[in-house]
Amino acid sequence: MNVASALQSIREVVGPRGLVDDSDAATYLTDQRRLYNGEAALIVRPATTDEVARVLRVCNEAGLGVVPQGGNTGYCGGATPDDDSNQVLVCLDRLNRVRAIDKVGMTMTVEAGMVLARAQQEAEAHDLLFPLSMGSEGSCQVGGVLSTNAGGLAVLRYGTARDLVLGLEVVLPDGRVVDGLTGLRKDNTGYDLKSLFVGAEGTLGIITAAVLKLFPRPRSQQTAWIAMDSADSVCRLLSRARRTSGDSVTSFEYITRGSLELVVEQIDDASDPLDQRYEHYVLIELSSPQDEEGSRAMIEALLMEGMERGDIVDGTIAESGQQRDKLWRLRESVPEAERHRGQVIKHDISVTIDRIPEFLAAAPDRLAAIAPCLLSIYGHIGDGNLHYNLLPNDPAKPFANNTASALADAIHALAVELGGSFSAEHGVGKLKKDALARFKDPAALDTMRLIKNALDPRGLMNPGKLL
Ligand code: 2HG
Ligand code: ZN
Repeated sequence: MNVASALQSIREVVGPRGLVDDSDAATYLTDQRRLYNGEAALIVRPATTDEVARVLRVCNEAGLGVVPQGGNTGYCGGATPDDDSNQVLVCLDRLNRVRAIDKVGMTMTVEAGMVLARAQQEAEAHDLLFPLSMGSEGSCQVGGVLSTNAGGLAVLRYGTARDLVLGLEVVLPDGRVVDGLTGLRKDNTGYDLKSLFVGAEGTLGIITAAVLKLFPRPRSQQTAWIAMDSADSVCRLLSRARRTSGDSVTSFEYITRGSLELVVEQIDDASDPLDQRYEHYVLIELSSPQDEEGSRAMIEALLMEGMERGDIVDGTIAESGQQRDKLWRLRESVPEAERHRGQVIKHDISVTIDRIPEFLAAAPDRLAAIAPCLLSIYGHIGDGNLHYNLLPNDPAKPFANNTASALADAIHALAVELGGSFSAEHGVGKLKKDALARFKDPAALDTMRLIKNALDPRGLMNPGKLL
C-alpha cells in the first residue's frame, strides 16, 4: 500500500470528526515543555478501539510510524512526532468513556483518553477513591499516565500507575487487540502482559482502556507544613510518621528554601506560611479512616513528638480546606515558578530513602566543578524521588548547551552511583534516551530490545523514543 492511499484509508476510518486540520495542529506537534517540535503526516482522533485497530493495521501495511498521544503533558518528548512528516499522530482523547464500575470489587474500567481528574471524579461519584494524583491531572489522560507509569503525589501510600491497574486493552502494532480487561486480583497464567505496556511509552502498542483499582475514601485528611534543619531529620520523620499513623501518610513532599523562594517570588498570592526562614520543608498529609477529631489528634501527636525529638523546628497544620489548598499550591506551583523565571534543567532522580541525605550532601560539589547554579530541589521524598532542578544564577545568562548536559550528566551519574535511577517518574522519551543507553544494565537493555523486536518487528510504534 502506498503512503497516499494509506493516509486516505485512515481518514476514512476516523471520519471527518476524527481529523485534526492544519489550523489546530500546532498544539499536538509541540511537547508541553517546548523542547521538541514535530511534523505529522496526519493527526487523527479515533473514537473507538476498533478505529484505533484499523488505523494501526493500515499503518503497519504501509510502513508508517505511529505516535500515540494522551494529554501531551509529558516531560521527555515521548508524544511528539519526528520532524519528517512521515508519522501518524494518534490522539486518544475521544476514547473517554467509563465502560464499567464494580463497586464491590472496587474497580473501574475506563477508556484511555479519559482525563485523570475525571477518572477521580467518576470514582468519587460512587464514594470510592482513585488515588493517582498529580499537578497535570486536569489534562493528562489515563492512557498517558499508564504508558509513562506516572507517579505523582500519593505514591507513598497507593503506588505508581503500574500498581493501580489490574487489566488493559491494548492494540498491537499490527492492529490486533489484546483484550486483557479483567478485574481479577489473582491470575497466575503466565507472563504479566499488562506490565509490558505500562511504562512502554507507546513503543509496543496503544493502550485503549484499563481496569483501575479503586479504594475506600478516607473519612478525614490532615495536612501540615513542617520545617526541619536537616535532610536526616526529614527521613527520620518519614519513618516515624508511617509507623505511628498505621501507614496513613498519603503524601510526604519535600520543598527546599530555594524552591519556596521561587514560588513566593513568581506566583501571585503565594507567601511563606511560617514567620522564620528554614532550609528544609515537608508537606505531609495523613488520610485516615478515623473521623476529623481522631486524625487531628494523630497529626498533633506526631508533630509534638517530632519537636521533642528535635527533628521538627516549626510548622503549621491546615485548619480548613482552603488552607490545605494554599499549602498544596505552594508545592504544586514550583514547576510553574521555575518556568516563569526562565531556563531550568530538570531532573527526576530516585535513590532509596536512606541515601537521600547522601545524595543531597554530594550533589553541590559535583555541580560546582561544572558551573554555578541556583538550586530548586523538591519532590516526592517519601518515594526517594527528587526533582533536583538547576537554574542559572542570572536568568538573563542561560547555561550553554554543553554546560547543561554536563550538569545533567553529573546529577544522573551521582544517582546511579548511589544505586538509584536517572528517571524516577517522568520516563525516557527522546530526552533521556542517551542516559538509558548509558546507565541501564546492558542485559536489561538487551531484553528490552528483544521485547520491542518481538512485538514491533518493523519498529513502527513511537519510533525514536525510549530505545
Ligand atoms: C512535580 O513533582 C512534577 O511537580 C514536575 O513531577 C517536576 O517540573 C518538575 O521538575
Ligand atoms: Zn514529580
